Amino acid sequence: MACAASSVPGGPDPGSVTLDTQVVATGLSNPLYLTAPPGDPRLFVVEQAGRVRIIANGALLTTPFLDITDRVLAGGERGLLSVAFHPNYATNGYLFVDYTDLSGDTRLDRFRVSTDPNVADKASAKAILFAEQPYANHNGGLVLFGPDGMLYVALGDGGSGGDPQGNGQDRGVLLGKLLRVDVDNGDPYAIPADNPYVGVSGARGEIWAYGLRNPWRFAFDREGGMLYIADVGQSRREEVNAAPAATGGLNYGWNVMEGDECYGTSTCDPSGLTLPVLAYGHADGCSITGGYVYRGQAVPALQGHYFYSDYCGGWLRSFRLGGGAADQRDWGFDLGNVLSLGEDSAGELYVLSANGTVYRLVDRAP
Ligand SMILES: [Ca+2]
Ligand SMILES: [Ca+2]
Repeated sequence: MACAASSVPGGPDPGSVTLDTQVVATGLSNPLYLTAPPGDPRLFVVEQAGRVRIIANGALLTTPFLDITDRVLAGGERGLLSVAFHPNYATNGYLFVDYTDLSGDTRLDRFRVSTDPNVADKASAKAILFAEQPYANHNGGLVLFGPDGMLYVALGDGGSGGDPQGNGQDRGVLLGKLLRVDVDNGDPYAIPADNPYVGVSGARGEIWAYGLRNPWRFAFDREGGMLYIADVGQSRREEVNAAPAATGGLNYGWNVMEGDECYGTSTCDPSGLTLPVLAYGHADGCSITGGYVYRGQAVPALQGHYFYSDYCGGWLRSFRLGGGAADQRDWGFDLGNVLSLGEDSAGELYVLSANGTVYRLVDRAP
């Protein structure tokens, strides 16, 4: 399908830029994430049940790269939620997976590739991080290396509704946070000395940012030094945040605020909170699926634009930073229930739908 952009009210004329979606693979089972090791042309797709699949030279390989379905409790918001390849994967072969275990608790484990580059060594498993989950939902689940070489881990508020345990604002717990750990030092990791709450009484040193409800995807812009966090709303507002990646200790507001509104009250005190650069209501969707700042070559005119979607909306939208969320566009697609976006090693973007299809964003041929 090919679609020209329509202008969102307040945005400029999108002009002649057009986008198309190209089917890369079909038949995947709940594809939740797509990534690749640095410089590696293969695509690694996470299936919710507990498999990592490889797409190589345009073909979906039959044998999974990793199959930990026997360790994973999957369904609803649970499952194998992401994989991250170490920046030095080409030499050390390390990959990190985030999943809910058979008890429904969050685990971050490290594996190593085997002598076959298309198969991970399941026996190499090493536990890195554990977080008990009080409820089935809001498990966060993205693990990602930042431009600083640190490993960032997103955890939701633990679940239920309204954050009944108050985890989002509690800096003494890992839930409702973005964590930052050093997996190249310590065992199983070291806490970076420049994390914002190192040495602060009652706070966990792993915390980089807090006040998150269920960050369903965050991303570092490959250029420009910004960190984008999409946080799923309770029942009214979905949000995208953007802040300098080097600034720790930001409070993204949950459960004082839901998106750009006070949560549960008509008034609240937003001082000290980092408010979203963009929010939308449930007339437009139900659960944000955050994406990436485009830095690929297929559609040069869209470099620097952040792309995102929504589980119910099925659309693909974008904006770029510039005095807020500038140049907002709706690309007009209907991609079904969008589970995640993905980015390959060259910076090209992908959309993963619950219909089992992986789409690549390309320029519409003239
Ligand atoms: Ca949970
Ligand atoms: Ca927020």
